Amino acid sequence: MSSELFKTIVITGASSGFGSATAKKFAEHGWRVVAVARRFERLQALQQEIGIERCEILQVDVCVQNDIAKLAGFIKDKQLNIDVLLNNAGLALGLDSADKADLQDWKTMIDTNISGLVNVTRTLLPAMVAAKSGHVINIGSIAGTYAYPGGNAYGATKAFVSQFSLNLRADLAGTGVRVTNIEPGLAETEFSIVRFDGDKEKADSVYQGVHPLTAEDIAESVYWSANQPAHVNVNRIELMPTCQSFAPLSISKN
Ligand code: NDP
Ligand code: 8X3
Repeated sequence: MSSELFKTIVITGASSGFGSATAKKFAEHGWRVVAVARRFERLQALQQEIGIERCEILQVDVCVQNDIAKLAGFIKDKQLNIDVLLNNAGLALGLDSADKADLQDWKTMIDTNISGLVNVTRTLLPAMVAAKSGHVINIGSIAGTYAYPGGNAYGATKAFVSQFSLNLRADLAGTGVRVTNIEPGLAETEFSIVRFDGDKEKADSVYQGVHPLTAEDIAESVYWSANQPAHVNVNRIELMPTCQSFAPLSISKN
């Protein structure tokens, strides 16, 4: 049996996409998973698939303070040591230009991708620092580095995640707690269905004729980062599908 048997990963946004694939990957390697998200029936299905002995589930909305306190209490009651916290819950809403975008969509992205991630981290970090171990792995995005039309507030939330990750590293030097920011490009999950408000046809068209990253590709990056020796900190990983590249800087002419 693997020596990792009793290691624990807490995953936000484990009900689909990267979170779900990462839960399965770590469980396959003998880790215990604490899987949280809003859609409880999805978490139940995940628990069924992984096996109840390897997977704890809890309904948590990262935008709700009480839910995060409940998660901290759950971890404490179960006497779990957090070896990895995967801050993965997040979303993009809309692709309209800044003058047309829905302001409420912007606020929801900021609440989820920034405030939710910060709140979960601040709540769970003290136990990791006290244990002198642990690893915060954030899911950023290439959208936090490269601008694209319609990326406006979404990209800005991921730029926050990038700088927050570096600043966490600065604060946590000497504590034994590691921090990694994983920044994927185009990956086929429910991401575009959410972005286009349930319009499956529009979402599917994003991935038509291309070979995007898969959720399993991201899970592999998370697993690799988490399983480096304790003296190695992977600061950031940026990965894109081979078919994706950079647009030239645009110049509008009269
Ligand atoms: P999915 O839509 O498949 O998964 C998003 C997950 O986030 C779901 O499990 C969802 O669960 C959860 N979530 C959303 N809001 C909340 C909330 N308020 N509280 C708790 N959980 C929440 O998309 P991905 O797997 O692709 O996305 C995962 C992360 O990866 C996101 O941060 C996204 O921004 C980022 N990303 C995605 C890329 C892509 O191209 N797919 C590329 C780069 C980064 P539920 O709805 O059940 O709460
Ligand atoms: C999601 C990747 O390129 O759609 O973060 O913004 S992209």
